[in-house]
Amino acid sequence: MTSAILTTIREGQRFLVASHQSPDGDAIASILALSLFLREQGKEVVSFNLDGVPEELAFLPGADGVVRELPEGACFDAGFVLDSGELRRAGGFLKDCCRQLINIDHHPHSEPFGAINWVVEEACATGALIYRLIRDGGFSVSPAVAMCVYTAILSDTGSFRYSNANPEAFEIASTLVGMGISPWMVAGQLYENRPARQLRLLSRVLNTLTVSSCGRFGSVSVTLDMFSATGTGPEDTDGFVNYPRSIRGVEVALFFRQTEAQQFKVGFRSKGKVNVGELAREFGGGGHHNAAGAVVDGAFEEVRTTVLTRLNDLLPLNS
Ligand SMILES: [Mn+2]
Repeated sequence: MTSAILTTIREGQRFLVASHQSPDGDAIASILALSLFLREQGKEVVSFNLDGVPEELAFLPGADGVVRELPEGACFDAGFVLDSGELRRAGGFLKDCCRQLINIDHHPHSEPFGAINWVVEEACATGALIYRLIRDGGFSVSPAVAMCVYTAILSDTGSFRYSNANPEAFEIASTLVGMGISPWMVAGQLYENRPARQLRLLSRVLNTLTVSSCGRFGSVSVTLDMFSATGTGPEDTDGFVNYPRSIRGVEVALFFRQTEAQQFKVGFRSKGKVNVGELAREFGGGGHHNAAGAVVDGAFEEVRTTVLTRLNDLLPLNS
C-alpha cells in the first residue's frame, strides 16, 4: 500500500493535504507531518482544514501555513485526506479539485472514498502511518516532521493512556525522543498553555455533573449561554468529557454540547464495556469503540433521556 502512495508522490508535483473538521492533535499534526515531508521532497503543497489550527497546536512547525479556503481554481495531482473516516468531514468538494484522493486513516469503518485507501485500524494514530510511509520510502525523518508525528501519537493515545497506546506508539515515540524531541516541551504546549477563559467555562460545566443512579454513566453539559458568559466557544471544551469518565465506576461518560436551541452534540467516551462508536452510529454519528459523537435534536432533558435509555439497554446491570 505504501509503495502505491510513494509512487503517487514521486510522480506528482502539486498536492493537497487535508484532515477532518473540528481537528484534534492527530488531524493537524498528521497534515503537518505529511506536508513538511512533501515539501522536503520539493513538492508544492497546500495544507487544508475547514476549521484551521486550534490554538494549542499552533506551536507545530508549518501550522501557520494551514489554510481554511482553497485558492480559486486550485488543482492538485493528488489530495491526501487524513484521519477523516468520511470525505464529508474533511470537505466533500475536495474531490473536485484533485485528480485523485488518497485516504490515510485508522478509523474503523473509514469510507473507501480514495483511489487508494490505506486504513489501518490497529494504528495508534494517523501520524504513525505518516511515519511508516516516510520510513517505508527509505527517507529520514526531519526534526520538524518528528515533532509533528510525536504530537499526533501523544494526542491520539491520550498521552499513552488509551488502549491504542500499542507497542508501535512507544517504539515511534522512543525513536523520536532519541532524535531530540522533548516530551516536556510538547506536553507543555498541549496541556499547560490554556487561556484562563477555558477554566472559567470548565467550572460552570463541572457544576452540571450528573452520575446515573447505577453509577455507570456520568455526564456534563455546556449551553450556548455558558459560552457567551465566558467568551468561549466549542473549541474551548476539548477534554471536558474526560472529567465524568474519571469517576470510579463510570463506564460511559457523556458530554452534551448545545449547538442550537433544540440541538445537542453528544460526545461519548467509554472505558471499554460499551462500544460507543456503534451507539453514536445509531444516532447518525460516528467514531471509535471508546470515543464517538453524534448530533441529536431536541430539548436537553429529552436528548439526555433518549441517550441514557439506549445506554441502559446496551449495558445491562449485571455486566
Ligand atoms: Mn486519529
